[in-house]
Amino acid sequence: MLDKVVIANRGEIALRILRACHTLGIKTVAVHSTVDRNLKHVGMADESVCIGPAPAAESYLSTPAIIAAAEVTDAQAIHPGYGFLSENADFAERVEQSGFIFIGPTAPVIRLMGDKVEAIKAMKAAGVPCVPGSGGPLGDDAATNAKIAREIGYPVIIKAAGGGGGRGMRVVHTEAHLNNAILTTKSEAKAAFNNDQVYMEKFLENPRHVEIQVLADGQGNAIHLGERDCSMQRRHQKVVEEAPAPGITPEQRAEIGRVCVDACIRIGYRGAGTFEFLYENGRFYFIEMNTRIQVEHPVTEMITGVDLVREQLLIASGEKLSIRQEDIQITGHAIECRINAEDPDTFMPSPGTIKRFLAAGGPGVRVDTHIYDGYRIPPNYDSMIGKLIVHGRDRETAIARMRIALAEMVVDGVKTNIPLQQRIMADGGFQAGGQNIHYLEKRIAEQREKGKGLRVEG
Ligand code: MV4
Repeated sequence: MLDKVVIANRGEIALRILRACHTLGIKTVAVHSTVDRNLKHVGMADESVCIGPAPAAESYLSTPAIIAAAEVTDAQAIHPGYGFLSENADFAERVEQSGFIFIGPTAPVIRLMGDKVEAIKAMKAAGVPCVPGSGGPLGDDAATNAKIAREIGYPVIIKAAGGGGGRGMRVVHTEAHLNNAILTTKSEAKAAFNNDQVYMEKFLENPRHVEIQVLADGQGNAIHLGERDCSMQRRHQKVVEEAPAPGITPEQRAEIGRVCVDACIRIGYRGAGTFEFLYENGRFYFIEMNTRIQVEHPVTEMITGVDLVREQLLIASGEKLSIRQEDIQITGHAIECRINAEDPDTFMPSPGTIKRFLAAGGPGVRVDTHIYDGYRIPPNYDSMIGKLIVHGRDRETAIARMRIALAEMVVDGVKTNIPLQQRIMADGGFQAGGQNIHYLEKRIAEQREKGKGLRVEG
């Protein structure tokens, strides 16, 4: 078992990792920037190290500062959390070269999944269903590219191999616009990712975003923990996530889950991972794999009873997976509302001091947050200040619990998106379930025109 872990992150996920470490009797080292001395987990950690000033580039993104913190505290492993360096293959490599354990997949696997062209090739070869597409990088010949697009059928989407998460994409509806779109996406990709490779896929117009959670030990064992529906999003930022995904049958789940598990074993995957799919007309289409713990992991924990961060730590310490696929049972329904310090109507960040925080509680309610009375939210980082997660015997119960919990929770001193979350929970379309990735943005645009909130129904 690991003895001491550096938590190379901040906020709620740093606290979540600390809790998992302490549950396993692992000592913790919090690393933080100068403006983050008062983070809740910093006070709870066995040791803490200030690794630099507020700008993330000089602290949470500084490989030498984080590795130095592991050295001076004599830690064995580094947990990257999400964001920051969590999917940086060079970081993982330097961590391992410095003699520490990177809590995640091997650097080559992170690198493979970071190159979306290579990731799709690997997944296709492993039998994972992918979006019809170019199957490789596009060349410079306009006639050849036009032929590829005609074969796929318009509309198509041009994506950067180095992109992901919504960065570096362009939709093309007709052949007249194809060549320009390819050239523009290429030059943007070169500037943004220093990689001008682009590829082409059929553009799915109204898909849902459904993702499969996996755990693999890198020793030939892998399991899946069902799916999450993350379609309630705005500008590629997830707002509400839930598990299981409405309408997915146990047979569909077992089939796509088995495909993902087989792919994990095939590529030598280790740790927690997420296969992202677009889901349309009853079919799954792989788009990307995330090689980190995700923000929305709690909804999977609630319906499976598995502590995913604990499993990450056990895998990193070299243990074989102790959970078999047949041990995974999905119970009830879970929903997560991300709580952001932002204006609920304009989405402008709202940093500042929390005057009063009252957490929600009761049966099936979980609050993952680092905020407390008097905590000052710095303006330098993401505006997410916590997550409210509920579990119930069915989706209706979960929604009812979420509505009570949102009404109970008090965050004074800064603006939050709690009113937006309340409007979503009261919305008839959300209550029906199974909405696509455009639904929330459409409802928000409607409310803009009317100059008032999402209509409260039901
Ligand atoms: C797509 C797509 C439609 N067709 N690919 C956006 C984020 C990145 N992970 C992939 N994305 C998309 N890829 C094809 N072939 C639509 C999106 C997309 C999207 C996907 C998931 C969640 C939200 C989204 C919002 C806009 C576009």
